[in-house]
Amino acid sequence: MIKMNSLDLNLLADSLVEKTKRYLISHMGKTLEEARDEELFRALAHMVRDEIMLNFLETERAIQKNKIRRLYYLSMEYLPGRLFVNNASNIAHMDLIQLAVQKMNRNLPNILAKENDPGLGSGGLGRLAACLLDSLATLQYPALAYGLRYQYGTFEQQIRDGIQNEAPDCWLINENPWEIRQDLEKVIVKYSGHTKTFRNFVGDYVETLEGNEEVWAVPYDMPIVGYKGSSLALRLWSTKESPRNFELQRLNAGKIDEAAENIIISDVLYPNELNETGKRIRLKQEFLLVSASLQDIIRRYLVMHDTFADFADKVRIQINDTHPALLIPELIRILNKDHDMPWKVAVDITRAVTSYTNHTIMREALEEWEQPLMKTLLPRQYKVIEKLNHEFCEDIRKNRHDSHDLVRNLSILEHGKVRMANLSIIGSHKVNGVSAVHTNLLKSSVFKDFYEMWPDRFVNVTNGVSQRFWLLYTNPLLAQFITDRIGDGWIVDFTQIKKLADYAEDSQSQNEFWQIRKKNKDRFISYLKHYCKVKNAHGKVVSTPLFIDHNFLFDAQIKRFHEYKRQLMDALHILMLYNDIQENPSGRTPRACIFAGKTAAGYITAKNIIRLLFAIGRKVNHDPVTRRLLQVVFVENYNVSKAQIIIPASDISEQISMAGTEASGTSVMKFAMNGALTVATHDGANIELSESVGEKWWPFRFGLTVEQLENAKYEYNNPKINRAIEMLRDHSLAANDDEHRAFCELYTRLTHWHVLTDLESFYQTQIGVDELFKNPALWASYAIHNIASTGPFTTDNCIQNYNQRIWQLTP
Ligand code: 26W
Repeated sequence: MIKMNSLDLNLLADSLVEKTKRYLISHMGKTLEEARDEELFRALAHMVRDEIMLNFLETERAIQKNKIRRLYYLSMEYLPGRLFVNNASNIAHMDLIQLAVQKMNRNLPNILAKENDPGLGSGGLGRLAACLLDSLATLQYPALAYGLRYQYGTFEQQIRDGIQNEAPDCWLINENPWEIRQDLEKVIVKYSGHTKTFRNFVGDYVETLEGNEEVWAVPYDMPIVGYKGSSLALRLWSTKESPRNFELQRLNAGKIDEAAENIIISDVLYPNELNETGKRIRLKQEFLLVSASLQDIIRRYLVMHDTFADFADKVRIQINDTHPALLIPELIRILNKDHDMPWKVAVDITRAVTSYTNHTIMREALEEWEQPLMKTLLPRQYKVIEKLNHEFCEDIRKNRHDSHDLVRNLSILEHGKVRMANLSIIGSHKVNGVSAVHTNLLKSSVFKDFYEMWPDRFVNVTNGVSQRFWLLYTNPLLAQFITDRIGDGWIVDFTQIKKLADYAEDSQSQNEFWQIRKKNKDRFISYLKHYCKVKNAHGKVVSTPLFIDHNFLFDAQIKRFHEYKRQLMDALHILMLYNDIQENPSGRTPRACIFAGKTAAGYITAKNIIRLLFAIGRKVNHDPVTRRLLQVVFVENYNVSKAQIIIPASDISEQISMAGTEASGTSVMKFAMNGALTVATHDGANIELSESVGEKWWPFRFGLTVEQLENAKYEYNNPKINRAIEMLRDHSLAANDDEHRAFCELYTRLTHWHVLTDLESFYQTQIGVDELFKNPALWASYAIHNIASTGPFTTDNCIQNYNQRIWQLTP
């Protein structure tokens, strides 16, 4: 951590107190005494921002001046989490802030807790984007990121009687102190209308648009501050504050909603992470991100270049999944029509600058838009897609005799749909999966025909996480433990973490490890006691005392609820444990099973799994026989900040998805970095982490591999399992008919995702967990070896791999 000498620190703290007081009066009309924690938070955030901006502008100027190749990262989702500690620490101002707040006689943790957690994402994809930006900034790569400034982030999860309800997430109710509105750089985005064909300078047929809608996209910049202060911009587009977006004529025609439609385009992050095709606004959102960002990219390029001759060399664009894939037809169109570039050249340049990351093989998550919707909303882009696809299919027909099936499989336009993954692959020079097994699955199944046609186009870049965000700032006690032993080089060079293995067998280190873990558990327990209350249908708190203490084994599964992630299998294991304890409570390891996660509003089965967990908690947590040995905890409204409280307190990380379903998983890396041991299936990044840790220190692997699962099924021959699943329909858990119906629905889903096939070995593995936990010294040595093996799983390494295999930028 960067230090200052005490004398200057004191002086600086005094002037910071003065500056803050002045800001409170001039911007909030409050004296320090009157200011609430929320207002003091915003005032202090502005103080930090002022320090950040100097470097922010310098970086921008430097990149412009040096005409270097630049990366533009486009994503519909970002989950940056709370930024105050990250930003203030990265510019070495945290001690100063601490001293200043002390001088103000205020409580810093209470002030920091007032920061909103920008929920501009729904899960792994959004948080990965945030970790990647942290590494791009820290490694000082010339980059800029684009997204949407949703008025309402991912919904707020309110659970009443075990049922998830979705409430709007008004994260902008108070100003966001980290953003700067750049009104003068607003751009117009066009929708609908009809095309008029004419020829460009080189004779290609190109289209103009008439009778279209025009929407203003206004940019808001958030500086992403890297370690030691280098920064990059996250530019978020908004249609909200642009009154011109109001279609008066439509209003006069009485079409209220259509009139206001263009103002609300950037309003809501679409909650449904899996199949929301057809959502008109979602398509408008994706094109708003693409069109506004492309206009901005080309404006920045033309500041330093008169022709497009260097465009293919100076620009690199990464699309985060298919959501920004419309970038491909839009860039071709702009180069071909607005800059009179021959069609073929426009296509080649677009392909040369674009690369696509795939994050899932789930059929329902592969975006396919209705052709009529895209034809109406984006007529010119649709025409470009038609022409691009026609040439591509013609090409196949010319070179391949057995082209029929191939064309049907690879064509962008098929069955009335626009297949965005096919468009992304055809329009990119590189396509990557996010873990080795996932990329191999893309090559061997989902995109097999594309891979056989263009083997060099497919590369793997396994995910990572930011050790600065998820270890240094999330678990400062453990970070100090590490720095005390191996120095602080690991903060920017995570390969050095492997040196920690030398302390795994050191008893002093093992004891200190446990002291830290216990402190983090106590912090989580006090959080649970203050903020985590079980509420009934009327929102009234019903929960009674919490029987958990820091001697419990903390077993966490925190992630989006989806059947392939198999929270249901974890729930069934708890029922088996409950029955076991009822039979014989002696010699048991007390276990707290911690769950957190949201699910899409329309995903009934996943909602029923959440409901089941609450019903199990209701039964187990208060049962006199089991309550001191087994507790079920559900942390409501899971987000980045909640993960930062749960992960440092966890002994076990559940990564139990069915083999071949989790593209990568990133919480597995966050937990391991914080010293949790992983109960893991052979899936996603679990595999690469287990290889890095080594068989010896990765004892809790279980379940069948993709190949083994092919002809495997549960024979209903395990009495413990049969008894547990019977509880789903024998009314022993349901408090009413509605719950009974929900749990019976889950009974019908037991044959899906091999929940029962892997449950036996899951149960056996958990017995091994209980046994090892009885030997704290040995457990600590396992944990320290696991931490020491997470070196490759930093986004710093990820970015180096992206740069080597795809971008070739110069830091
Ligand atoms: C169209 C709606 C939609 C929105 C988001 C479909 C799919 C998504 C994401 C791709 C879902 C997602 O977050 N995938 C997760 O991405 C992580 C980062 O690469 C991986 O670690 C997870 O395995 C993957 O499920």
